[in-house]
Amino acid sequence: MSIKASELILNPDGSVYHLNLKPEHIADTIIVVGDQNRVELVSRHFDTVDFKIQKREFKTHTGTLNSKRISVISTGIGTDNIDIVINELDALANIDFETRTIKQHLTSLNIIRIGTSGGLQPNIPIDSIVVSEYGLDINGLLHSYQTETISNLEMEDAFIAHTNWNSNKARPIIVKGFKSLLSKFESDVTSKGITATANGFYGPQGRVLRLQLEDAALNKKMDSFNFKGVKITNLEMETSAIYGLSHLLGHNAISLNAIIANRANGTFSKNPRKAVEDLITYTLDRI
Ligand code: R1P
Repeated sequence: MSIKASELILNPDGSVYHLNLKPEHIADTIIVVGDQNRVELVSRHFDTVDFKIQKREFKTHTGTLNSKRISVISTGIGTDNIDIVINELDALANIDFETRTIKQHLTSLNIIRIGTSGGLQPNIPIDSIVVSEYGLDINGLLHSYQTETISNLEMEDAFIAHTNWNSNKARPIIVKGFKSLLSKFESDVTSKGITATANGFYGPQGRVLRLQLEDAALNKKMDSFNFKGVKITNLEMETSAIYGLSHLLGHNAISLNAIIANRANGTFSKNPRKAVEDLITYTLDRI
C-alpha cells in the first residue's frame, strides 16, 4: 500500500521533509549529535566529506573515515526532534520514495549518539563518558507507539514504586540498549547504567530557577534507584527515544554522553569543549 503524501512528506526535489536528504545521501553508520556546531567537530576527523546540507537544526555531513562511509547529523534538542530524525532516517533507508512503499529488503542502520549529559551519581566524574545500557523514558514520547515488545515491566514497576511516580504523568518506559554496540563502545574509561531522558531542561530535570517542582525529590529518588545492581547514571533529553524507535524499526543504536555536569554535587565541567572532543575521538576510534 502506498504511503500518502501527507504522511511521508517529500520536498519538490524528492528529499525527505525535515532532514532534506535523499536516500543516497546517508551512510548505514550515522552519528547523531544534539548541537549543529558539533557536526563539523566530528566530520573534520573524516578523510573526506562528500556531502553537506542543512535545514533548520538538522545539519548533515556524509563522508569516509578509514574507507568506511559515515554520516553525522544534528538532531537539535529533545525527543520530539528524535522522533523526526529516526523516522525520516528509517524512511530514507527502508521506504521506496518513487512507489511510496516499504522495501522488501530492509536495511538496519547503526545509530551512534555523541551527546552531553548531567551525571546523577556523585562517583561519575565530570568529563568522563557514560555508555547507556538502558534508556528511561520519563518524557512520554514512546507511548505514541506500540511498546509491548520493548518495555521492561518489572524494572519499570520497581522505578514507579521507588519514586512514587505521579500517575498524572506518562508511565515511564525502560528500553534496553543493543548488546553488540554496548560491547564495542564500553571500556575501562566508561561507566554504564540507565540514562534517564526528560522532556525539558529545567522542571523536567529538577532544576529550579523561579518555578517550584511537582516533585522536588525526584532526582534524589532517581539517584538511589537500584534494580538488581543497575543504577541511573545520567539525565539528558534524547536517549530513550533513540533506543525505543531503533528497536521498533530494526536499527541498532548506542548512546554515548560526555558528563559535563554533576547534578548530585552541583558541579560543572571547566572545559566542556574538551570533554566533547575527547568523546568524539573515543567514538571514532571504535567505529
Ligand atoms: C541540553 O542543553 C541539550 O544538551 C544535551 C541534552 O540531551 C540536550 O539535547 O545533549 P546534546 O549536547 O547532545 O544536545
